[in-house]
Amino acid sequence: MPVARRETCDGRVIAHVDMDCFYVQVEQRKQPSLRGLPTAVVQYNSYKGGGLIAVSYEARKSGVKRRSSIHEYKNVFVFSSMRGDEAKEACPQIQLVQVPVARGKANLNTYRNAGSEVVSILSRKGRCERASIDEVYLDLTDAAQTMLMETPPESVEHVQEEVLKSHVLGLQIEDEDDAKEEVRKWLCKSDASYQDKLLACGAFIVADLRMQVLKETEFTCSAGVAHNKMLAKLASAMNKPAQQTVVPQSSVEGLLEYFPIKKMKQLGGKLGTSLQSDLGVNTVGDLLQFSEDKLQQRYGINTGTWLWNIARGISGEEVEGRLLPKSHGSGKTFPGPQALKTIGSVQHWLNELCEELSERLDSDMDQNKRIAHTLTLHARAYKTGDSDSHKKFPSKSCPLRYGTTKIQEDALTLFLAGLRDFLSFYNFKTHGNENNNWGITALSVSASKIVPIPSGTHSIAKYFSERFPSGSSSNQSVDDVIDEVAPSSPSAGSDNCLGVIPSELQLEYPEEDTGVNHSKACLDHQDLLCNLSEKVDGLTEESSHVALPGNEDRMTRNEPYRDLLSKEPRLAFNASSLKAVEKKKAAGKKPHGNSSIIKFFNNYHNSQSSFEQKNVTNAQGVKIPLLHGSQSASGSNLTSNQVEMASEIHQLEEIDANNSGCSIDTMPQGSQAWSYNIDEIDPSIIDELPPEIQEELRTWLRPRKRPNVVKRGSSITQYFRPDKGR
Ligand code: DCP
Repeated sequence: MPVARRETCDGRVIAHVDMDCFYVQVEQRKQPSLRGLPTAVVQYNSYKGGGLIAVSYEARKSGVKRRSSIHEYKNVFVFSSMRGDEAKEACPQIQLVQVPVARGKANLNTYRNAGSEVVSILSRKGRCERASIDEVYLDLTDAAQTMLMETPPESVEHVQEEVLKSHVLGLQIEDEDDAKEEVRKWLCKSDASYQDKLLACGAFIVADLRMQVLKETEFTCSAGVAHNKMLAKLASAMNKPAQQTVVPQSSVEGLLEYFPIKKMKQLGGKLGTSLQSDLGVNTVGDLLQFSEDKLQQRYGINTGTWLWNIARGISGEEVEGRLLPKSHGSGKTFPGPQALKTIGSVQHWLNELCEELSERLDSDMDQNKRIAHTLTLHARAYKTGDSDSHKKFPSKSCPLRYGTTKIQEDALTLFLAGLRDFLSFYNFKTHGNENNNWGITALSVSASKIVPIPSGTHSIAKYFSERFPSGSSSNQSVDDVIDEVAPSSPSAGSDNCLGVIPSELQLEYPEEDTGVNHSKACLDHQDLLCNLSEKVDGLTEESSHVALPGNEDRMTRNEPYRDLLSKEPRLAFNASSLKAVEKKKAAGKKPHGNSSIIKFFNNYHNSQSSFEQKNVTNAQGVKIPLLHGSQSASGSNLTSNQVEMASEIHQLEEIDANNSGCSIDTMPQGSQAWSYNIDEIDPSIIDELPPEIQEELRTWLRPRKRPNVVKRGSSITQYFRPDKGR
């Protein structure tokens, strides 16, 4: 739920820069013959020509768009992507380019690297926050103040064309032929307010940055310039492509007056719905009629104040200085009939995903001297007969161990722990060949809590030798497996609506209608898994240190484990890990360790030669690696998983009938709306989506806690139990 922050009466100058049809531009740079032609990038699944994920502005003129249709399915709205075949009907000359593929999934490194190039240029002028693969916020306050002091706009003799092409909201322009002259007058007005003068300087700076981006990368972008992030973001989408829009304070009311309330960041979900249905608020302007008191009474103090502020275009949200990603993720969806129904198939894909993740982690460590601490597994599953089942697969996390094999092992262990919980929700008890009708429709692994490796006297090797003291077993697996609390919305902790799945997202899975056929092998796996799961309590719900195992012999004395291992040798290490976790309470603190770290470093250094690397350095001295060559090259550092998301969520789209997820329309007006299907959301990469849709996705993806599961010592009521302390 939204939380009111310290609000400044803004003398800040904030820009939001958004690339134009980004993937298309990247592909057109690769193939210059495509420039100027109607072009679209399609997902790698070629069904019906592949779903469109990016569309050039030339193609948009012929009616080609990402989203092709909206229809109602079981009382919810369902959005479908336009397919390549459909695009060809609308625009026969269209050039369709397939997203690059590696490991059976979209490979987004090219887009990541392209985004990094842009960020390295934009960050030259001020604090820079990479909000998604192709979106950046800039705090240009200092640069604008400096310009105002040293070379104020009115002193500029020749104002660049790009600056004059700015759109200034609220500026009356009678004759379009005079537009540039009117804009020049506004920008260079000597008796303008201090705030407007700062914005005018911002317009000069942003235009200059955009021209630099074009010159150095060949990409065009659009921008909004305003006193805060919220307004800058709304403005950047208003005039595209290759344009910029300035929001003077005096035009804020006019901008927001008719702006649909549900399109506002954080209001796309239940809070926005409540405003509509309970207060009759349909536009941001409608909110103005309510006093702060009234809004606080209805929605709580924080949210009430936050609403009162946004009605007036007030937002104190800071631009975070963040050029490097907060996490790395690799995910894949398996919609419709592609759902994974055996442990073996899950393991296969986890291995692929972990390999990619591991490469990106290695690259991050090499280039940025950063290491990640936490490995998290997200999955989405269905269980026949429960239309809500897709919300119930719990995310799991554990300390991250470097090295592809270890990450693969740990990810599988996390998956098994999650599956155990998922199935136990249904009081699942398997005996014999009972068919449990589960399927996995999305898998992802992510690495988070990324921190710099301590510098100074500590060498990397020393750091690792301390973090992973020698002597621990090389076949150790997961130290701690914990339920991953789904990323909370910015509103967490407040008192209202978000956190509940928006009704428009509550879809049933088509697979449940079609039934599931399990192979014999699959049944064996499930049977064994169930047996295993019954033996492994304590894997979930609590984060505590566990003893590490490495003693398969002890494990195989246990009947269920022996069964499991004999039938599924691939799971041996996982059974070991799970068994170890079972022992955790008895064992108390575990020894940390990773005896293979030296080996890892050897492998790591060897692996670096497989691709060519090129770095760019930004004004803040941050080295931004660009990777070229082999697709096995790890992802870039400035990446945003938005790209990842963007393609992942579109890949593997299956037959429409099986793809009847729904989408959320959260983009501001003037921009092609995002659309995605429930079946296609990769939770690990939400961080890199455009922020306005992160909120809703997070609330939707948050696993529901089982009512009968209580985290010991975790609740305040527990703490204040009457017998406490007696
Ligand atoms: N993307 C995707 N799937 C989506 C939305 C986006 O794969 N549903 C990818 C392709 C886009 C990139 O992310 O090029 C950036 O998304 P934007 O929403 O910013 O859209 P574009 O940059 O393509 O177009 P616009 O000029 O309208 O911003």
